[in-house]
Amino acid sequence: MKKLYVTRTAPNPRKALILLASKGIDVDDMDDIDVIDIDFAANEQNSDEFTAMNPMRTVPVLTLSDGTVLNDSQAVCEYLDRVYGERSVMGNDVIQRAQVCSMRRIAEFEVLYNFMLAFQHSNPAKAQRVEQVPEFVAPSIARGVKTLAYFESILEGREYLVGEQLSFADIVLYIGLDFGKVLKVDPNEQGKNLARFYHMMNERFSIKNMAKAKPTHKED
Ligand SMILES: N[C@@H](CCC(=O)N[C@@H](CS)C(=O)NCC(=O)O)C(=O)O
Repeated sequence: MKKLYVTRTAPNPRKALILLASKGIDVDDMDDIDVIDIDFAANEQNSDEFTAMNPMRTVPVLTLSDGTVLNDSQAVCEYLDRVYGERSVMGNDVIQRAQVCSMRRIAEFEVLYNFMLAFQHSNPAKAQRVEQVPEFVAPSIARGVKTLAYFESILEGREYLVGEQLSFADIVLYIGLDFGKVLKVDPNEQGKNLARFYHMMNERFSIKNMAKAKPTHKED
């Protein structure tokens, strides 16, 4: 049995959960994957058992039946994308794959990563993980916000960042926008295209709506 370790509210594990949901797959209803929830509040990511499996002490992690450990969200998502569902969210052809890769990396490194940096350097709960430098916070937020202006222009007249269908780049941008709220960056105030995009993605993939979409009991 494969095991997927996640914290359902954290940005990087959400990439995997949303990727599967975008393919219509309920992660809690997969025949060959057990989901294991890692509780940050209980510090489970730092337990000896978890650290032995992933010395980076981060989620998501996917372990395969042969003992392979994938301990990075991109690797986990590449694997899940190839193995499950019909359509790849990484792009339909060579050019689209390259475009999705490009947009995904900009969304990841310029938006999500900067917001995560700001969070890690300001949230008291992260003080044991990083040596906090308060001066990093404002410039990191500003850098993320500046890149949102780029995405606002890309989304002019289009529903998705690449092509006519949802891709992994959209998932990462959405997670970046959603995480920005923790830092008081309102996703509805970064331009009309981003507000529309955020609303569309949030209807499907907000933490609340994904939990709500699950049936409360399984049919026999
Ligand atoms: N490069 C890694 C980063 C993963 C990462 O930073 N995950 C965060 C959650 S979004 C985490 O596990 N943090 C542990 C902690 O804050 O103690 C990836 O993309 O998987």
